[in-house]
Amino acid sequence: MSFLRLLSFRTAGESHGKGLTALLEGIPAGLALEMERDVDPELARRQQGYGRGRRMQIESDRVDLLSGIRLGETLGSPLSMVIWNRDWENWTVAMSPLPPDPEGNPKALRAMYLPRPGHADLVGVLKYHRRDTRDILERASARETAARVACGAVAKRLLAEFGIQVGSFVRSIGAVEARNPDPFPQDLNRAADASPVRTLDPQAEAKMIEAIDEAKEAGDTLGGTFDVVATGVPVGLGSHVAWDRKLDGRLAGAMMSIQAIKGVEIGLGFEGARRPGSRVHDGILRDDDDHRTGGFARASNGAGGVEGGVTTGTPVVVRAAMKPISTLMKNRLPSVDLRKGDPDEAATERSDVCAVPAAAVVGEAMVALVLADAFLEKFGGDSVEELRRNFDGYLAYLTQREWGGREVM
Ligand code: EPS
Repeated sequence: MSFLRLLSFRTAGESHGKGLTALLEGIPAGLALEMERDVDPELARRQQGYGRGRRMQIESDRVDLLSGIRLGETLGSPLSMVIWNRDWENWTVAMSPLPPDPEGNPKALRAMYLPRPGHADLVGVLKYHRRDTRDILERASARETAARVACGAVAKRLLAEFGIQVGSFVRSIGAVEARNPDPFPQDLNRAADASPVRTLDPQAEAKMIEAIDEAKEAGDTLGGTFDVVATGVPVGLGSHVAWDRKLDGRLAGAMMSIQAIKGVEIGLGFEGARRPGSRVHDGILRDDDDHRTGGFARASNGAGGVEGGVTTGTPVVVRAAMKPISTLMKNRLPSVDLRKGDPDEAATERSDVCAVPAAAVVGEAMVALVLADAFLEKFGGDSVEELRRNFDGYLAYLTQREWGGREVM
């Protein structure tokens, strides 16, 4: 089961294991792609953000490419990418694949028996018949998202070839809401990346930083919301004809699969449910110059670029809500010791206070993968050249569509 139809990707790796692996298949041949130029900078963006923990100072994520590219261009074969964990050298005993040394110090195994509410700790040990929650939390950790971002960066490179850009910004952190500029800046990521909390509102930025400092002081954590925006997307990706081809469903599923995401909206989302239809739907106007929309403009973009499960040609806007990270340093929540069943407080681990700015970068990756998949579905192509021929042919058809002609009645 996947939200992707033609592309496929898998990730593997534990947070403190040797590294993360990503296997991406379905990228056409002939795409100019370099890890250092196209992928590593995206990994660096994911490591940023005010409120991250000490782990991000240890790591300096970059891809070690094993396959799929020759002489700067993709081969159409699977891309295999490894991100080595620098922190592994501190975990070789606790994360060793070998049975533990019976003479060794049991503390060195870093077992954790006090499941944290909100994390996968408890459900994982029950489902997988484990006792040490480390057997679960290592894989459940959002460190896995580094591998997703590597795959998403390749998808972004493919989309950029066809004039499609994917960016994001943070809307809120805790109770602090940003006021967002209208229209958005031309280069969304350049503007958002300039802020340590990736917001477009300088006043909210200061309040967000203050809120993160307060949460840190209190040993607490903060969630928030972010938007992912894709521009240049042509009309016609996705389909209305079958439930699992509808693009909004695919986008929402992919976004919801990100660690700690608890809500997803497209366009106006839940706000649309409060308004009458006349203040939700986007009036249809003519714009003969915009070929990607088929020569139509929209008076607004409440639909977030998707109608009937199909892109309209206006920006695709996907919003997500991230819950606060579940490792609390103080005010620890009730838990139960899995060894004896006694009531206790949840475990603490090194963690982040707030990771919403990083989650937005992960959101970009997931949206890019879904859009690249839908693009390949519409335009096919084993090579970038073939994809381009089909795409150009479609744009020519949209441009040349004539008014008038025979009506049904
Ligand atoms: C993360 C790495 C992890 C966490 C975080 C995400 O590193 P460590 O556990 O060594 O501090 O900082 O994961 C979580 C917050 C979590 O609850 O799993 C990363 O690379 O993004």
